[in-house]
This record gives sequence, structure tokens and C-alpha cells, in this order.
Amino acid sequence: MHTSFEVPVLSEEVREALERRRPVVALESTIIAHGLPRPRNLAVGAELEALVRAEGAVPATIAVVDGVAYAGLDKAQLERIAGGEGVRKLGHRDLAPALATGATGATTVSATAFLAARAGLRVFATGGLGGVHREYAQTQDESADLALLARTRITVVCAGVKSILDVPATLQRLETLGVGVLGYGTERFPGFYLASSGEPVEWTVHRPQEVAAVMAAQDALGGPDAALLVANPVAEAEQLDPRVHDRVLAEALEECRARGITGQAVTPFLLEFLVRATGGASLEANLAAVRGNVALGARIAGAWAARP
Ligand code: PSU
Ligand code: MN
Repeated sequence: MHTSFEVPVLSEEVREALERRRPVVALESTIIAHGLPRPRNLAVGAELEALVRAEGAVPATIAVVDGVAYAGLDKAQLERIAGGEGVRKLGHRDLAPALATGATGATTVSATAFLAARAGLRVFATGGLGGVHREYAQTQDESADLALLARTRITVVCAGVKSILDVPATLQRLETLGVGVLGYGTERFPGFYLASSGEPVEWTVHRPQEVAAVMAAQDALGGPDAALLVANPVAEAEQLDPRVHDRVLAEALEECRARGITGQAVTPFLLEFLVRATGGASLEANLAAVRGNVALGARIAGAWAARP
């Protein structure tokens, strides 16, 4: 049995940045291990870290390697996660068994947000959150991301929720759960591969400093912890063609149903189907969204670290 009680173990760079109140951005690893095709995923993992650095912040990619949770991976650890073999998908509830059994796994938004907050990190960038699936009435499939974000004070920069989901239902759940949503430079909730999901957002901000001010107001208010979502749309020029999106998504959902795919396998299956069926166009839109979020996350972390 493994017993490492520093959870997560911080890389030297992350520890130093936290001590000096320098900006740090948490990054998830499920997108690397289970959300992107190999071998491109390893290059993307490294590229996202470089993007954070280019914006003057320190990246803290989070994952579990051999039963130890880390914030800030070295090259060999990132390679392990991107390698795929035996790399599990870990939600928040999977962390305890993974640590206890010495497992290796990539962390989803729920596990990453939990570990990041535990390490004292306040800003986390990803692609699209999990949420309520379109077949919810039959499957009760709602990502654990939502419940965890409802009780974790962390700012998550995302391109909305994955468009494979029931977006209006997910927005409704976020409201019920008390998770704040800010549109970044938009009055429409982003649609992950698409710049807009068509759904409205109640609050719009335009600068990282405004996000930091909302975070400070959350702290001043106190009360139960909840996350703040910064919904940052992919640029229209980089989005997936909406007609292609709608057609291919319908095929993907049909195939998922026909094959009886359920549980943790649903999201990776749908994402991979879209990559194949769009000849890689969905992958480019996905990457553009993630890059934009990571760069914005670094700037928000900068504004947060510079607060008075
Ligand atoms: N965003 C992406 N690609 C991904 C994910 C997010 O661009 O693969 C991952 C996140 O880790 C998110 C997870 O937490 O998908 C949701 O999975 P599920 O629906 O099984 O909870
Ligand atoms: Mn699920």
C-alpha cells in the first residue's frame, strides 16, 4: 500500500511560485490521456505548458503516477500520462482508490479541481467541462465535474461544456448548484467546438482584472465554496463548421447508443468519433479552444497574483 501524505506533491517550480505568490495555472491530464489522439497528445501537453509560461505563469499539470498525485509533472511523468497503456481516467471519487492501489491515471476536471484547490491553486484551464448528457432521462449520466465544482472555490477557464452534452440542461444544473458563470467577451455561452451554443449568459467580462475582482468578491462574501466558470469562446475563424458539427454529432450519438457505450467511456468515444468523422477538423477546433483557455487562464492567474 502506498502512503504519501503530501497530496498533491508539488513540483519544485510550482512550490516556489506558490511561496512567492507568482501566478500558477492548473491543467488537467484527461484531455491529454483520453481526449486527444496519440501521439499528438504528448506534444499538446508540452505545448499547453509552454503557452502558460509564455504568458508569465507557471503550469501545474495534475495527474496520478504510481499512486502519487502530482501538481507539476516532469517530462517522464507527462510521457507516462500521454502513453496511454494502463493510464486510467480518474474522477474525484477515483482518487482514493488510485492512491491506495498505486494506480496511474489522468485526472478529469473534477479530480483536477479538487487537487488544485487542495494545493492552494485558484485558476485552472481546460477545454470543455463535463455536464448533463443528452440521454440523461434514460442514463442519469451527469458528469461528476458539476457536483465537485459546486463545492470547490476555483476559477475554471473553459470553452463552455462539451457540445456532445445537453447544454441548456447543464446550464440549469450550474445555476441550481450555485456555480457562477462569466461570459468572457461574449453574451452567449460558448459551444466548445463552436463559438456560441446559442444560450445566453447573465454576466459578461472583458478583462482578466475583472475576473480577479469577481474572485475577490467571492472571497469577501464567504459562505459555501463554489467554482467560478470563465466561459471563453473559441474564435469564430477557428470553430468547427456548425453544419458539420450538428450532422456529425447526431451520427456520433447514434453510434454511441447502438454500441451500448456507457459511463466513463461515453465522453472519450464521442470525442474520438468526431475527430474521425470530421477528418480532424473537430480536433483543430478543440485545440484552438484549449489554447485560448490556457492563455487566458495564465492572464487571469497573473491578475489574481497581482491583486492588492
Ligand atoms: N475537455 C476536453 N477534452 C476532454 C475533457 C475535457 O477538451 O477530454 C475531459 C475532462 O477531463 C472532463 C471529462 O472532466 O472529459 C468529462 O468526462 P465525463 O463526462 O465522463 O465526466
Ligand atoms: Mn459520465
